[in-house]
Amino acid sequence: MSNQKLFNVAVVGATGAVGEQIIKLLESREFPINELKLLSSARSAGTRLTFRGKEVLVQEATPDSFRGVEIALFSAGGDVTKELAPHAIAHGAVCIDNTNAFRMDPETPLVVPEVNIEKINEHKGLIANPNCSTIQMVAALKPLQDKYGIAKIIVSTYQAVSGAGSRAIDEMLRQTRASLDGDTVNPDILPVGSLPVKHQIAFNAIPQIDKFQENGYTLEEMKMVRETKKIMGDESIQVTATCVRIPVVYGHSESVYVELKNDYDLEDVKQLLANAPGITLVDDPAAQQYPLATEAAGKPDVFVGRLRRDLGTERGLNLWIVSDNLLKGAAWNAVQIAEYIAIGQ
Ligand code: L14
Repeated sequence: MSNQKLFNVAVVGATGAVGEQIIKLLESREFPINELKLLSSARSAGTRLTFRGKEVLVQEATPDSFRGVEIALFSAGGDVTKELAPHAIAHGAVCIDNTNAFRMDPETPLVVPEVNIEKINEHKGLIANPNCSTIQMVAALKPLQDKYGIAKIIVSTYQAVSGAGSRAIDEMLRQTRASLDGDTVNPDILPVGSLPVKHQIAFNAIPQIDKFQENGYTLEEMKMVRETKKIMGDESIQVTATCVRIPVVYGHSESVYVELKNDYDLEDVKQLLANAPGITLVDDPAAQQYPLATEAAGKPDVFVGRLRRDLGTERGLNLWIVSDNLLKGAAWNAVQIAEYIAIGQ
């Protein structure tokens, strides 16, 4: 065996939809772990999970939980990160945070490894994992930015319910059954906004993800706008987003219009994407092949297809981008960052 250093790792939010995927990835990637601490709210503490064939008891996350922890992966909501990450950092841990709490903090690197991995070196104890919809879009657009430059992006999303957690998945399945049985549908979870107003998700499309802002956009839409500029390192890129929840369990789909700064060749764009790390090109209209959420679910890649030149704007390009929102959109991007910290690759 090599004398690979082993790390003490903590997963905060271990019983959540993202935490579950993080634990699976740490196992399948054979992450160099000495001790794994699984942490949660008081409510879920006591749950028993399995890691590498052994039972691990989930403990309540407290400031003291981070003694000896070297890498801490947070996905338990922004308030938990704000409360506990400072303690983890004080104990010497590097935190990788899946919430919105610090993404736009100028001191905090916001990282998608395929786009700006070099930023991890600037961390002061915390690295932010971007929003799921942003991650898959910038990963796909990075090769185009490098070669042609990007002036403008117009994106509409078709987002899976799993982004809002396990309870939203249950709600969609329950509503679907109730609808089919002719029973009343009682919306309870979605949309997750600032008011107690809820809408049916089964057999529907809800144009609201996260709270409304003063400017008429939702917070999810504004995350896409701001994070895209920060990750791509260009405040001059114009971005507009419309984020929509649809009754799909796993995998966000996006219709993206991008205006490049220079004339482009469509075949070259396909080649760039086919060769880009973490991207799978699925673009064969003659065979009716294009990315689908059902195909992307459970896979780490970002899938891109439906590439076609805009009809009005010569430098405009339309594409369809799909990825598993819990994997590249959350757990896999975070574990990738953790791998760079642990083994530098
Ligand atoms: O900002 O409800 O990381 O699908 C990502 C999932 C916000 C909510 C984030 C959802 C969350 C979103």
